[in-house]
Amino acid sequence: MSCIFCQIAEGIIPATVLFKDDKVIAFRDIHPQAPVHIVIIPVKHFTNLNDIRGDDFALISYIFSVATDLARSEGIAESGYRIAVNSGKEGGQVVQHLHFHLLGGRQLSGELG
Ligand code: DGP
Repeated sequence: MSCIFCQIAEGIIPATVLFKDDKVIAFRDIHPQAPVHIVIIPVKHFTNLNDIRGDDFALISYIFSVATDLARSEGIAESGYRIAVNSGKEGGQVVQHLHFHLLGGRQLSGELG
């Protein structure tokens, strides 16, 4: 298994895990870009958004519910936060396992690109 996020999901690579069930795992980003920077992934390996079809969109919806719960528990729900997905090379994706960034705890730039 070479995917680092699969290895985090399996517990092979350690991470600061904030949430885990059979579908989703959330952990703190190793190179945080903000005071709160959490990576939320499906346990099942999808390379990026191009792999999401049909019934898998229910999982994406669930990931958003996990993310908004984490925003509340991290204390950034009211001040504001960003949920971002880098999908594919020109989208800036580095780790080839679909993931969502939850960022907050400071004023984020208006720049998205
Ligand atoms: P992206 O550019 O969207 O593929 O972002 C990948 C993010 O994953 C990046 O912010 C750093 C984070 N990351 C990469 N490797 C590890 C790791 O081994 N552990 C943790 N906790 N985060 C990682």
